[in-house]
Amino acid sequence: MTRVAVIGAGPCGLSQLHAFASDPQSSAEVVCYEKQDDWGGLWNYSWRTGLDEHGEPCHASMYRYLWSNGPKECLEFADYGFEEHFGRPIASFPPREVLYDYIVGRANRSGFRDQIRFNHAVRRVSRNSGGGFTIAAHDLARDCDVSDDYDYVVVASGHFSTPNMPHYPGYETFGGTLMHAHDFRDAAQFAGRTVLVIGSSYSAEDVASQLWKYGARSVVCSSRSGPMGFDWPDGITERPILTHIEGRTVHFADGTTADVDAIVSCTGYLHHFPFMDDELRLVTTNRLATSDLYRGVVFVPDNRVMYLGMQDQWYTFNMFDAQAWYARDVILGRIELPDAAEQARWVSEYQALEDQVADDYGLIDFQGAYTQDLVDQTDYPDFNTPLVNKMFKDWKKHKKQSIIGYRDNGHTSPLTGTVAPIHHTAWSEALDDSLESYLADSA
Ligand code: FAD
Ligand code: NA7
Repeated sequence: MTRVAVIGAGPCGLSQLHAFASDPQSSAEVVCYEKQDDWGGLWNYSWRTGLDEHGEPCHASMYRYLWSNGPKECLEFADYGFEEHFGRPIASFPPREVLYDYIVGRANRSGFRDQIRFNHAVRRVSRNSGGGFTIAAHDLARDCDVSDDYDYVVVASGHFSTPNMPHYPGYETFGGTLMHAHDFRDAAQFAGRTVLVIGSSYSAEDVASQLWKYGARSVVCSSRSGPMGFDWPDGITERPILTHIEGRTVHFADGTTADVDAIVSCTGYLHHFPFMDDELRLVTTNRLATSDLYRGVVFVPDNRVMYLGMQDQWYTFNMFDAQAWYARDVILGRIELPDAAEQARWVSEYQALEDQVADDYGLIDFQGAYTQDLVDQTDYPDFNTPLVNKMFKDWKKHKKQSIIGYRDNGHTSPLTGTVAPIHHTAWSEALDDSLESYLADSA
């Protein structure tokens, strides 16, 4: 029997387990290793930072009050809709707890929980003399090493957990709070304070908005590639990149300064796979066309290793599903792979294509076409990627119109065609992010 190891029980790992569970023809034995004590990956909130209760690096990067930063309709599983899960239409930008409930709802129905070894941190994946792989893991609950052999390995350990933390001169003596977004948990702790946010991508825009919403005195955003350019509310301003810090005074490249109480470095994450042997480790930057993955999934130097969700992400859950279905069908021998030279040619041509894309609208279409291509090669249900692309573009326009108000719009389910109701409370005023509050009919 073919033995498959899946590393990580976040959305990607759960997609992989679900793909096998959905296939009555599959006789593969699938075992998942998850270092946390529950599933859901980043959506499984933890208050911890630094090291977890076992001394492992804490995986969690999500924070309290986090609401989906894209329309839920753009990530809807094609075989398990939001209406099916919640029993009625719900608004388009759910808080983390609501999305967690949705992810877990499908996983529970699929019934593969007993295939997951929780509290197991994978320490090493290596080729063995039998022609397969040996996975060495640490059973954190029992505090002992375990090891097993597999024919295939699917790496689904995420890539938004290990901070990229650049140094700026003066950090050593900065007297305020200094953290990476990975350790940001509660915007309310910064109420009344002036905060410097470094970066200009998703984390920067959302952390700045959170800080404003929960009462920071002011937020100064600093970026090296130009301003985010949103129509920010009073209290949020943008500056060029900082050059250095003296005491609590931040100096920027245009010669201006600002005195701040705290710095949140929203400077992205590293693809980090210390548990993979050198010849099996993916090395890539955070982009749509990753290095070394044929069809964005199959590791070119060794086709028995797959990586899921390693792209920068417009598309998420439904793309992860399409990748998992593709990986499953490669493992089951239904999809024939071309030779290594052709795989490498595909990767470089695909990267060249991404490099030619002019703007974010083109990148949305690029990832939509990629996802559609995987769907077309498998029996994952078709889910109308042109509509999803259009909704991502509408969402971008809404953000341009109002970075604080874009979540107060309703989008269309690609499954049911239902236009989502508008939430009972505008995002900027909704301080309670609980599932109960979100699903209630009124505030
Ligand atoms: P993860 O969710 O990171 O899960 C990986 C799992 O692997 C974890 O459970 C981890 O414990 C486990 N693991 C890691 N290493 C090991 C090991 N050595 N051994 C065993 N287990 C291991 N996406 C959206 O669609 N909408 C959003 O609004 C959104 N907001 C986000 C906000 C933040 C702050 C961040 C950081 C990301 C956000 N994302 C969002 C993107 C997010 O990456 C995906 O939604 C999704 O969580 C990716 O799933 P994953 O399974 O690839 O990785
Ligand atoms: P991203 O999207 O990878 O963005 C990283 C940001 O960090 C980006 O603006 C970078 O600027 C900036 N960066 C990186 N290095 C530096 C240095 N040295 N100095 C200044 N700025 C730097 O990560 P995010 O955390 O925003 O988003 C990741 C996920 O979390 C995403 O899926 C969201 O949904 C939530 P650049 O543009 O390269 O100049």
